[in-house]
Amino acid sequence: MVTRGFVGKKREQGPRDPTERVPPGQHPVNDFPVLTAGPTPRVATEDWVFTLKIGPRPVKKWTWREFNALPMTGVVRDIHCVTTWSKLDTHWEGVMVDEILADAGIEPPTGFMLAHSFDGYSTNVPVADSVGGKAMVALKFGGQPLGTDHGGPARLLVPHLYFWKSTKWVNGLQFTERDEAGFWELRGYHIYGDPRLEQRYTGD
Ligand SMILES: Nc1nc2c(c(=O)[nH]1)N[C@H]1C(S)=C(S)[C@@H](COP(=O)(O)O)O[C@H]1N2
Ligand SMILES: [Mo]
Repeated sequence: MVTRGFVGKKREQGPRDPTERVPPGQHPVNDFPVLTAGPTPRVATEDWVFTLKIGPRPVKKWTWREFNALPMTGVVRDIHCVTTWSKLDTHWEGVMVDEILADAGIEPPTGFMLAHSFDGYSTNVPVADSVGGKAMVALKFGGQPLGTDHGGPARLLVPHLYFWKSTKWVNGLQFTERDEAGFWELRGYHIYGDPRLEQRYTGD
């Protein structure tokens, strides 16, 4: 596993006051709540396929084995659910979106992406919030394979936005011309979802 700057960088900053790092209207929790809109899909790794698309056109597909051969990165991040819980210092390992694009040999062709899931859920994330080490497809949590309830075998992790953006059971990324609303964004949640700005609902 290749661990890039993030873990070390955080340590260099030293311990921060937890009250300062929790965004407005959030409170830290020690457990890890499960929030799922519908039934939990059980995806065997033998059946797992991840597809990168530009609009309707598939650009590249990876099997579980191929995806696990991509460069892995470890990060320690705080996560923030719109239902007001935050979980500090969560450990994840996975493949940065940058590495997925590099393996496909493409530069982002549009400014927006949709992340799709095996359960039909989706979420929109601007490309600027997906590249540059900001987002990954996470395969491990706390050093263990990601549990099914938390999105295993693989989930998107976009920790600087509300946690609904972090699509569980992710099965692909799709570049879109426009910022197309995903599952919760269509149902009254904010199109962008910055926890620091409390962008919880449409228009916040
Ligand atoms: N595919 C899928 N991804 C999803 C959801 C979902 O219902 N389906 N819920 C979202 C919401 S609202 C949150 S807060 C987080 C919860 O992740 P957790 O269950 O691992 O805490 O997943 C997000 N990703
Ligand atoms: Mo959520």
